[in-house]
Amino acid sequence: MGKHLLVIVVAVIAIVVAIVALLAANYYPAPSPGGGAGVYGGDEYGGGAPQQEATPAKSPERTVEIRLRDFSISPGTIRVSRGETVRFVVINEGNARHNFVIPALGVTIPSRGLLSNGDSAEATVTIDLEPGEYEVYCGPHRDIGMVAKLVVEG
Ligand SMILES: [Cu+2]
Repeated sequence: MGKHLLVIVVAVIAIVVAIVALLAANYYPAPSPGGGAGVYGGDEYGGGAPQQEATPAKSPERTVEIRLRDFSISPGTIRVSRGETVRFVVINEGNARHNFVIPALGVTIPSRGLLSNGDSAEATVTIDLEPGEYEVYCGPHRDIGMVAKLVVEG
């Protein structure tokens, strides 16, 4: 009996040490690389816009919902106004894993990884673009036509 108790005590101590180590690792995160402002050309799989999290979030003027399906983006035409601040809420209603990329703004939602079925992610961005049409897409499925149009009105 005493030996069993000792084993349990050792196991509990090991678990506590592991938890403390994990917490410490999270508490002192590795310094993030400096937020270079450019669009990372050709980066379709997330990580396209690490600076978006560092940007002080303005309060959005409105919310735009983007629905990702297999393999389309709804709405196919997204209308925004130049200079406005928009909260994009991206919902994956498909079975494949998707994301939503606005290359003209250097924004990828989610900023890392892809959304699974039923998952959603959001980002608040200022439409700092000239009036015109800009392509937006799902990184993994752009080539099979999972694209939409961002129309910036002046
Ligand atoms: Cu996709």
